[in-house]
Formats: sequence, C-alpha cells, structure tokens
Amino acid sequence: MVNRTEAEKLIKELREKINYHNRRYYVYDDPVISDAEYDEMLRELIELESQFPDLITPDSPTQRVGGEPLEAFEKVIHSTPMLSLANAFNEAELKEFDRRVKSVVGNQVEYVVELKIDGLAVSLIYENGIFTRGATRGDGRVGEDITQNLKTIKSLPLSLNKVKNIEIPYIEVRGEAYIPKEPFEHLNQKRKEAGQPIFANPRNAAAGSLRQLDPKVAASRPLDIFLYGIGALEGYKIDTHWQGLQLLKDLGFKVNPHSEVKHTIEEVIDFCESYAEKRENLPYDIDGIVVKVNSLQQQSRLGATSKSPRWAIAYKFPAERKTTVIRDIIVRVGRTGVLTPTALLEPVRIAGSTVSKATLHNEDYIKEKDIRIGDTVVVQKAGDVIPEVVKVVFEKRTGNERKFEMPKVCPECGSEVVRPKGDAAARCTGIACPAQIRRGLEHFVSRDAMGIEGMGPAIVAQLLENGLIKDPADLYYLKFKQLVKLERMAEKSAENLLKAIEESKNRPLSRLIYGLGIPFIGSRAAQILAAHFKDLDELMEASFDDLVQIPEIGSKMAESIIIFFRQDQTKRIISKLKNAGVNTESEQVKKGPKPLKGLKFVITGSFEKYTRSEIKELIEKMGGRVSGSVSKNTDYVVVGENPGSKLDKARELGIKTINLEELLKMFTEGNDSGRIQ
Ligand code: 1X8
Repeated sequence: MVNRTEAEKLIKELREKINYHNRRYYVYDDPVISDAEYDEMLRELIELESQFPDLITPDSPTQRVGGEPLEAFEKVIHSTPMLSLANAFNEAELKEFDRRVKSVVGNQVEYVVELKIDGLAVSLIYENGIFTRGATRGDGRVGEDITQNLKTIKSLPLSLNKVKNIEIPYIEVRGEAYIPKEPFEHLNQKRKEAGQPIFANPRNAAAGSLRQLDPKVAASRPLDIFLYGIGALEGYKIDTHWQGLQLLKDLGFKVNPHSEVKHTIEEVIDFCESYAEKRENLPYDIDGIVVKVNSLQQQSRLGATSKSPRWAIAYKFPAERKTTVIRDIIVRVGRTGVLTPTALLEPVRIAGSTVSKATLHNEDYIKEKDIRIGDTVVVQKAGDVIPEVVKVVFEKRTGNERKFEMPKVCPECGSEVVRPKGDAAARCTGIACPAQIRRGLEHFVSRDAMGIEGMGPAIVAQLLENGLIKDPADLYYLKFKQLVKLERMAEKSAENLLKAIEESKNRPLSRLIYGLGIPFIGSRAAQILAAHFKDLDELMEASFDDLVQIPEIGSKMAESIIIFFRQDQTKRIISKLKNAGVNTESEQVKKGPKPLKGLKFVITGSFEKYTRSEIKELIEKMGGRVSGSVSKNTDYVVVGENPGSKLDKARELGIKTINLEELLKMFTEGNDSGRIQ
C-alpha cells in the first residue's frame, strides 16, 4: 500500500505515460510498446484510483467510459454557428468560387485543400486543456451534448499538450467523427450474426452510435475522429488556417494527413480531381474535397452568409456511372399514390454499393430517352441519391427489346390510374391501396421521421401481411408474443424492436409531424410547424389564415394540412398515438432548462454571427419572449451594432441593455452543465 502523496505522484506519472502511448497508438498509428505493457499500466492506474477515489479526475484515461445512461441529451447553443458548406460540382464552379474570393480580397490568395470526411460533424471544448464538452452540429445553431459518447473515442485527447509551453485556456475545435470502412464491415458482420439490423453505410453507423444514450454502446463501436477547424481560441494567436491545423496537431489531435496548401485554382482543381480515384483506396469514406482560403484575415473579410462561409467551398465528386442491362421495368406505388417506373437491373457495383434497381422517374422520361426492357443502359449514383438510368447505349440494341407501357390500373390494388393534365405523375386513385399504406408506414418509421431502428420495409411488410398493424399508431400496441411468431424473428430481435418502438415515443414533435406524411410537408416545414405550435392539438385546430401567416408556410401547404387533419381517419390515428404515450408536445414547452422564462426581450442593431431572427428563435427556445417595440414591460434590450431608436427608448424608460455575449451567458443560468456555447 502506498501513501497518498506517493499515490498522487504515481497516478500523475502513469496518466502521462498512458496518454503518450494512447496517442502513439490511436493518433499516429505508431505504437512503441506492446498491448500487454499498455494494459498493465492502465491496470495499475485503475488499482491506485480505486484506493484513492478522490484522486480520480474526469480527464483520467480510466474515465473514457464513465457514467450512467442519460435520459436525454442536453441542448447546447454553439457560440459561433456551425455552418454548412456551399457545393461545387465541377471545375467551372470552383473557378467561379476563386473569382468571387479574389473580387473581395484581391489576387493574392492561398487555399488549403482537405478531404471531406463523410461522418458526423462535432464540436469539442477544452477548458484549461481539459475536454469539458462535446456536441453534435445539430441544426448548426443548437446541437446536443454528447460528451460521454465522444470520450469513448480513443484518438480524442481528454487533455491537451502544452504548445510552446503555453496552456491554452479555452479552445473550441471542430471535426468529423466517423467509422472507417473495414471496422464498419466487421461491425455489420457481427450485427448480422446477432440478428440485429445492419447499418446502411459508415456515416449512419457513426451517427447512430454517437446518439446512443448509453455511453457503453458508443464505446463498443469503432469510432474515430479527425479535427479540422477552430471555432474559438483564447490565449494563442494564429494567422492562417494552415497554422491552425499545425496547432491542432501539436495539441495532440488527430488531423488528416492529406491536406495541402495550393497557390492557384488550377492546382486546387487537380487535387480535387485526383481524389475521385484515390478515394477508393482510403480507409474511410470521403464525399468531396473542402477548399478553404488560408489567411484568417482574408476569411473574415469574406465573411459568411446565413448558411455558409464565403471563404470555403466543398467540391463534390461527380456521380459514378456504370453500364448494365435492364431485366425488367416494374411500377412502384409511393405513399401518396404516385406510380414510379423502376428498372430492375443486372446488379452492378457503383460508388461502394451494389445497385440492382434504378428509378426511371415517370412515363415521359422513359419516352423521351426511349428506354426499353432489355436495353443496355448507363446508370449513375451520387452520394445518397437514388440511382437513376441516364441513357440508353443504342449501339447495343438487338431488336429484341420491349417497350414499356404504364399500367391503366394500380398494380397493387387494381384501382384506376389517372394522370391529370400537366402533371408528370400517374397516380393510383385507391383510398385503401395497400401499397400506399405500406409506403406511409415505411415513411413513418424511417430515420428522419420516428426513427424506429431495425424497422425496415421488410418488417413493415410482414406486420401488414400478418394483420398486426393497419396504421402507424398500431405499432405502439404490438406485443412481444405477436412479434416472435413472425417468420425469421428471433426473441432478441423482437425485444430490440419493441425497445426501439418505445424509444421513438419521445421523438420531437417535428419528427411526428413529418412522419404523418402530410402531402407537401417535408422535414423543414415540419420543424417550422413544431416550433410554432405548442402541441399537435394546436396545429390540428389551426385555421388556414393561422397557417399561412407562418413564415415559409405557403397556401398549398396550409390547405394540405387542413385537409389532412379534417379526416376522421387522421383523428382516430392521432388519438391512438396519444393514448399510447407518443409525444405530441412541442420542444419549447418541454421541461428542460427555461432560464429566460417570463422575460421579455427587444432586439436592436445587427450582429456578426447571428441574424436577429435567429436570436429571437434562441430566446424563445430558452423560454423568453421577444417583442418588436420597447415598453415599460420590456425586461432587456439586446443591443448590436448600429442600434436604432429602440436603444434611445430603452434608455429613456430605464430598461436594462445587454450585448449578445451577456444574453448567451443568461442561457447558462440554472443549467449546471456550465458554459453553454
Ligand atoms: C465539413 C467537413 C470539413 C472538413 C472535412 N470533413 C467534413 N465533413 C475539413 O474542413 N477538412 S469542413 C466542414 C464544414 O465546414 N461544414
């Protein structure tokens, strides 16, 4: 047994050694000791810490998988929004970007080119060198606190190196968490063997892993992370992005080794094009090349739009194309009854996956391109997009090809098919068409809607065929006994499915609205509606006028919402959903910290990083109210650059004025997770 002073010294030494070797192994892929030696050091540290538990600190290498499963993730506000990038799809668009940049900052421009990692964007905060908070990008303004899960990533440093003997007091770094290709295949293999649903691609697997409430699950997934940007930095000065990347390396972060500085746009283009081929041989997926202006001074002169910085662009690789043969053309009936002709193909590998179906869009598309059954065709697939038939290779025609005719009746229910004048789409008129019901259910359970993990089209079809469900609400009344009776359904899978269904009850209201599949209401409109109404009832009772007054909700959407909620069938389904305990309340009225509850704000002037309407949205999310004019009932006036007469009015009435930083600080009050960014 060592005494306390000795233990303290030993613990410090062991942690330093372990951190060093951890980095050699996970960051540099260049270990200098054996796994056994490493494990032995870790074991010693665990032993000492168990003797002196008060010496355990959150940044100890023993604390990567700590803590209990969470109830829900806390929301965090990014101090600088995490913007997305504008895209360039070809050489001309890269040249256009170069021209725009030079028109603002002159001709002396250097670019940094970097691989665009196909993972999940995250933000990490280190205070006095210690990892204190990690968050998802979320919608760019508000993300989720996933610190516990990020800590399980071995290449993520829990504490930072000093650089030039300086300990950086505060830094926010940004990067991409991902799962490399080989461990991904391995993970899916194991899931298949265990009867669990497999992930569609490494990005989905990474995102799913980081959104687990139990950090033990994240710890079991082969996650890794590259860091590529600095969101905030105190106590250290850099002049270029390239120096920023160097700093990240020196601090101990894993930084992608393929970045380069380029002096002309032609060099940038060459780099971009060279990776269209090289990417196959990388151990992880990339979906493009990021091009950034190197000088930070030039970056700030270029600034940003509300969506993306003007000093960076993402070059997206061209869609990959292959030729193959159309075996047959079938017609698929969508959730809104639209009939989509689909080509069944001789399977081909395109962009990392096997393609055996491709969309033909509609009747006119087929006619225009003269696509026939038996044709040799060019098929293309870009990123996440559904594969499509681009053109026929006419030289391969033999004369045995057959023309396709759109059916006059629905292939699924036999109802009449109509094609209104001026409309490209043919539709099934059957109101009880099983295909529409099936597609509606597939949509309801899909990732962006209720996100019921493991419930794919095959299981939906099985449940329908066995009469276990008729509408989405029935999912919430399924019993274990019913599920295990299904073919190919193991007990474990049935359990997992029920768990996933249960979990989905707590999805935000916007996901439910989207999942209901109201015509013309996509996920963005669903978010706007959920933010506007306090619950589903309020939305259901809204009039046409109420709806069209909401920004971005047009009359076509409003009408569709009214018609949808007027149906008895809709009403029945919604009351069944509610009885099952599915959340129908908007986020804004949820428990959670509401530090601004009861306070009235007025915003005046302009702000560098947020627009006024974004600030309004943030205040409302935190429970406050925003009004357009100052009165004696106003609690605070938030003042930006060039404030208007509202500031004079506030002074006259003696209303307290604050700047944006002070407002952001108010968000953290009553939230013991500390600093909100
Ligand atoms: C997204 C990504 C960036 C980089 C790499 N991968 C990404 N997915 C990079 O800069 N190296 S930057 C970025 C963004 O700004 N949205």
